[in-house]
Amino acid sequence: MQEDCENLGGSVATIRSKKESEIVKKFLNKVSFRDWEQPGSDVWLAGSDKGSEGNWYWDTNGQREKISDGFNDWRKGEPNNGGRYSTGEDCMSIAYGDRKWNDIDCSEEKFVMCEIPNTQDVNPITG
Ligand SMILES: [Ca+2]
Ligand SMILES: [Ca+2]
Repeated sequence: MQEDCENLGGSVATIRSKKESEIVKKFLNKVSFRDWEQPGSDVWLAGSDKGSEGNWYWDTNGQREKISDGFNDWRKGEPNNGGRYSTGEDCMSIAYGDRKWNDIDCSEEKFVMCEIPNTQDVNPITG
């Protein structure tokens, strides 16, 4: 999933503040997934605790940032490292339903939310 976002010049989306959280929630309200939306459907975010159980971090193209240091919006009782096959849950998704975070099995097939830098804010380099 990371590659998909990198190919677009961005990274998997992070939610680092209340403000970013509002933007993501508005976006999820706007997009229509009526053809396949099911209760409990969700999309990937960049959160992970791979390699360090219970210590969640944002992984943006290899850069790690501890989530416990900042904003978080976990669903009540999550992250629980549940998993159906006792393989644990090390990747983060956000649900369409309650717009809350949950940890799930990284091998699940889902859409991924990408974050693309606003190129209008980048000054062109001139020779
Ligand atoms: Ca975990
Ligand atoms: Ca979970």
